[in-house]
Formats: sequence, C-alpha cells, structure tokens
Amino acid sequence: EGIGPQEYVLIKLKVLAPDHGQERHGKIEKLLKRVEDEGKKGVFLVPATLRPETMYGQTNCFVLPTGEYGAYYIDATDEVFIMSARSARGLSCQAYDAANDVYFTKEFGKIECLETFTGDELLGLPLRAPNATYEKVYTLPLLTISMGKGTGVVTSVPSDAPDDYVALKALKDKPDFAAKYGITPDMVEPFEVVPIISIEGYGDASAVFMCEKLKIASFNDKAKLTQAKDETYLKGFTIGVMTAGPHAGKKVSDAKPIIKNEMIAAGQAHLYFE
Ligand code: A2H
Repeated sequence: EGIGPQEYVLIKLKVLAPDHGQERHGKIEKLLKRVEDEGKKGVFLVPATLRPETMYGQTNCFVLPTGEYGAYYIDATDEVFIMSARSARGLSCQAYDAANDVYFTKEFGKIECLETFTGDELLGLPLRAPNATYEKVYTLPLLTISMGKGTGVVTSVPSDAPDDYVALKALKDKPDFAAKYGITPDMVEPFEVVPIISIEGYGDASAVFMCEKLKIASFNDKAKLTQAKDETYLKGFTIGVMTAGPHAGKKVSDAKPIIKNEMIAAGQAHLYFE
C-alpha cells in the first residue's frame, strides 16, 4: 500500500504430527519424517500479519484450499517454511540478520523446495502457534485468501478481524460445509474467541461486536464486512488497549513494536517485506 514496501511479520506456527488419520496428510507426514531424520529444526506454516500484537487471540490458521504452497528450506534457521512460491522467492532475497550479513537462504534469491502442497492437503493439521492461549490450533479453509499477497497463509484472530470471525463461525455453524474440507467438529468447536484488546464503545472483542451490530451473516455481506473491518482495524490500533498477555494495560500502538521485537528475538517471528 502506498509508498515503499509493506512490512509484514511472519509468525511461525509449528506443524505437529497429524492427529486425525486423514489420507490428505500423507505428503506432510513424509516431510515431517524426512525433516526429523535429517535433524532439521521443524516445519512451520508462516502466515504474514500486520498485527503481531494480536497473536494472543489466535484460534486457528487459514489456507486457500485451491492454493499452491511449497515447503522451503531456510538455511538461516535450519527450518522448513510452508508458504507460496512467490513469497519464498521474496524471502530468499531478504536479510535474516542484516547486521551480520546473513540471508534467509544461503544463496541470494535461490529457493530449495522440498515438497509442494495444495491448500487442501494442509487442512486439518495441528499446529503450535506462538503466544496463543490454545495449546494447539488447526488449519482451516478461507476462500477469500489472495495467493498474490503475503505468504498465502493467514493466522486467525476472530476477536479482532471480522474476516476471521465470519470464516470460523461458518465452519462451526455448518458442519456439512466443514466436512467437505475434512474439518471435524473438534477442530473448530473448542476454539472460542479470546478477548485480547479492549476498545471504548466496542467491548473486548471488536470484530464480534461489529459483526453482531451490523448483523453480518456471511462473506456475502460485503459492504457491511468492509465497514466492520475499517472500523475495528482503525479503532483497535488507535484507541485499543491490550487486555491479554504480558503487556496488558498498554495501548495497542505502544505494545505492537514491543511484542514484535520480543517475538523476533525469541525466534517465533521474522520480518518479511514485499
Ligand atoms: B492480519 P494487507 Cl487481528 N489474503 O493478521 C487475505 N488476507 C491476508 C493475506 C492474504 N494472502 N495475507 C495476510 N492477510 C490478512 C491479523 C489481523 C490482520 C488482525 C486485524 C487486522 C488484520 C489476524 N488475521 O489485517 O492487505 C492478515 O490479517 C488488517 C488489514 O496485505 C494481515 O494482517 O495489508 C492482513 O490481511 C494484511 O493485509
């Protein structure tokens, strides 16, 4: 948007061993075994976010079922990141540690793809998401993802992102729709909205407040959804106050850079520009 590159924060959601015995997970199981055998540090889905301070409210991760993803080896951390090829190429031209001249991949601009996936093959995977209150969350389908933006993976914070709330609610309310994607009730039902930011006049889960106030029933309510997003994003950032995590009580705008830097220092997140 606007002038210059957009800074995203890549959040590292560790892929855990599939726990539903689904055939769609054959390729990821093979990759997890290979990575373990080779002594690499793990496989991660890496959503791109503009709001790293909201990770306390994660309930799931989203991929596009028809999207094309790859598993790329990251030399700098000895890990494997699952993302779009486009974003992997971008990352391979970026510094992991600029001060020490370390890039994400050993060779500038060169990517090493260990496996390819459709989003469909990544649905229903258990993940460990940094700062989330839930010990594990699942990968769910989101049909509005653009593969031309970020990594094509989106982490879900239904308390503060109306898109995330509408998508999670649809999967909870329509088990038949969810089942089409192999999503079972236990992957969605236990995951309630986690309040993390209080906004005067909007309560402590502004996306839920706005979706209920405007009676947004689905993604078809486009104009109302746009209004809900515009309002919650602006108010959340300008007058929101953190109510969760170690920075509870701080203004969102003050907490954001602190949390971002903490997550990067802990190896839970990286900067990504495009
Ligand atoms: B944000 P921008 Cl709580 N397709 O993260 C669709 N949406 C995508 C995407 C893609 N390929 N990649 C990232 N996004 C989402 C959290 C969040 C976000 C909150 C509130 C607002 C918000 C939790 N989801 O974004 O158009 C991601 O959702 C407000 C715009 O590239 C990412 O940040 O600028 C944001 O959109 C990036 O949007």
